[in-house]
Amino acid sequence: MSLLAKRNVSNSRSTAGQENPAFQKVAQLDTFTVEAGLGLTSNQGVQLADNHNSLKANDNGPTLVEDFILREKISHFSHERIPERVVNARGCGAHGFFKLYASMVQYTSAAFLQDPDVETPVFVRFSGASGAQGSADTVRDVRGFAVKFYTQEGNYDLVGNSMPVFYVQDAIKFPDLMHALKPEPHNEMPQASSAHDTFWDFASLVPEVTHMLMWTMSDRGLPRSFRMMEGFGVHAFRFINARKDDFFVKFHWKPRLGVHSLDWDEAQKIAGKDPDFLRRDLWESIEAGNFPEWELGVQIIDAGREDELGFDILDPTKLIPESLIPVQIVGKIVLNRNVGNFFSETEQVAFHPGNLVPGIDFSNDPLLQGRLFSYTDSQLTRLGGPNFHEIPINRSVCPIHNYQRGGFHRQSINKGRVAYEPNTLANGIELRLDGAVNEYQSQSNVLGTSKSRRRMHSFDDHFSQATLFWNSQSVSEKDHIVEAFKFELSKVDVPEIRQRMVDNLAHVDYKLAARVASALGINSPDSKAAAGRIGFRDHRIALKVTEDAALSMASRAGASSIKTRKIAVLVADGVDAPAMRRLVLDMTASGAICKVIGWQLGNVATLTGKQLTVDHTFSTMPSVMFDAVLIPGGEKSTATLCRLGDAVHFVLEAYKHGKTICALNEGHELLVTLGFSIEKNPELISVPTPGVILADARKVLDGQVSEKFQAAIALHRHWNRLNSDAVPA
Ligand code: HDE
Repeated sequence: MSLLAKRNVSNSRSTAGQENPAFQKVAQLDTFTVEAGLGLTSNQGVQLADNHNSLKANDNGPTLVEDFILREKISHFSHERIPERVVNARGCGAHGFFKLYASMVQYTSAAFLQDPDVETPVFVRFSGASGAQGSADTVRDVRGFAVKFYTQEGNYDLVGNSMPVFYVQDAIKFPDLMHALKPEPHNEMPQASSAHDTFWDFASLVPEVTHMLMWTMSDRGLPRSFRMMEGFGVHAFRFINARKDDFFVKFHWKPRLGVHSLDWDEAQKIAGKDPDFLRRDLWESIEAGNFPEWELGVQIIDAGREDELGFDILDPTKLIPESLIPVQIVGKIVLNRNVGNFFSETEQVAFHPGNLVPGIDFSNDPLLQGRLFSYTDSQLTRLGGPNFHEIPINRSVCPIHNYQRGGFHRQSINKGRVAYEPNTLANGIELRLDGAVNEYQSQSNVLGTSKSRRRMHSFDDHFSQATLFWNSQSVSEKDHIVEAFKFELSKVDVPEIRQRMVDNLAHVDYKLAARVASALGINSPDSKAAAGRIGFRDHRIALKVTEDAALSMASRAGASSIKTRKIAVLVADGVDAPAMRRLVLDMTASGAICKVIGWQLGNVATLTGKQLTVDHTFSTMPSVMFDAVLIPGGEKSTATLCRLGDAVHFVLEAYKHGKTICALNEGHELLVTLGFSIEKNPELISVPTPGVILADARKVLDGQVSEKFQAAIALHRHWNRLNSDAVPA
């Protein structure tokens, strides 16, 4: 009899965890109330009389060893921590669902990709790849984007990243890479950022890293929000349909809110002001009902036609340009529920790129192959034994039948004496369970006969796609990449490492390398010196495209909305409220979140004597926590703000970080140090530099200011501004 036939497939529309009966049973434990007559108990279920005092020999005497309640509680506490993940340690997660747009039956037999009416529960964990659990959210890094689909055929994990390529081509180099990237082993520094000398030493000696470096040095390494970040499966996987036709597939996640990033100075400041910036953003959005969405996209190539790409599809340092093979959007995930307990869910979730379902298979990408045993191996230590699949967040929604038994923390009570197959003792008849209707079948591949420890010659092109990435960036994106190399390499103490790195960059683009070399005050880049080193490979493939718009964030900025964007409204006593209120209403109606910022909490009095509540102060919510600034009019209010260093700094800093600023009437005086003035403005509304709107309050009522303000915020940031380098923020 087939295993599948026995499965209870009644509810395919459930939300992960919530409807999972196993999960519910555990969750109930948290819903006790004293009103319901349930007090605290020990772990053995014994009601506790007192949770405030340990058992002592007299009120002021020593604590007694016989206090089993105290010992149980302290002992549990002492073992609360489990080893953090060796990589991707700092993360946050949420529940949601996946919805297919149209059947993928043509390409794959995976059940969750057949029927657009079925919603598949998912759990998603975002993470920073190299930082420890106590690192900050906004450090420059690639982010993990791991999705667990609780399908009716078992769990499928798509364990991807926020960038479409990876540093190294072969799994055997991964430990070296991570050792170079993590804090230096002798002094465990730097904390909460990637290492300097060790990482760049490695990077300069392993030029296959260069393409990924271009991504991490770009603003992609600094997402504004997980909700505004792309995800990628990175490796080529395989789709297999019912006829056993075979396709290569690359997975993409496209955020509905567009792809946006922070500025490097901003990211560093946020790391101090709010190290939880990204996880807070995700949490608060879901709590507020602004459920983040990403669309699932696939690039599909018939197996056998992959050579037409010109580069090796199995090389994880290569992407498939979207202009060559467009991404087909096939469905979406919506995250609509925060976790109930971080440890139980986000910390204990166990992903594995080897968790596949029928219809999806691996490719021979040597990096992916190396990942396949690592993840289970990691969980065995991290989650304390082989039964981590029984932890509620890891349980499949379909039943599990097998004869695996025992092990630490086993939850299932497998009854009877039969724990083997085939058998006759279970039911009195011969039972063989080695086949099922929709069993997982690995696609049969013809394998070569000789073993080798070599890479394919086609992996010897280390630079062509790094050049493609560079060529596809806008002017300001290129400036940011140069700045990032300058910053990171300036932190490197050993001059030879800087020079080696710059020599390598000459193979990406000479101008890029020369700009970095000049910023570092070192010799001009020497591409020949790089080419002379062991391990250097520049067997460049002539790419079919020289630029690809999808690689630039700037090329897509115009399409975004202002939904969930944060606007700071700067006030003091005497603020002119009516025009401000109208703008706040208009922005809120478009989905933005406006917060009133003042010198202190409490109220300020408006020009007409009404009270306006201050949400936050300048010091607790500085400009880096916002996307845009509104400075209302009011002579007295503006005069007060102009005397407050924090308020002036707020505006200057927002200006430097390219954020939209709208000043009404006298409010423009906060921008006077930047040289902008409303007096020069006969039209009563002007935009003296991108993203700065100066307006007469009378223009607010006819909607013109709202329109301009909204359009400017939707562009995310305005990098091409007057004098921003001169601003001391
Ligand atoms: Fe991972 N990776 N990885 N990785 N990885 C882990 O698994 C590993 C790689 C990725 O939110 C670990 O459970 C090896 C590429 C994400 O829980 C570990 C290699 C990509 C996450 C591990 C790679 C990833 C991990 C740490 C090279 C992008 C976080 C604990 C052969 C496609 C998942 C754990 C979560 C986590 C090993 C390379 C993504 C040690 C050996 C490439 C998103 O097993």
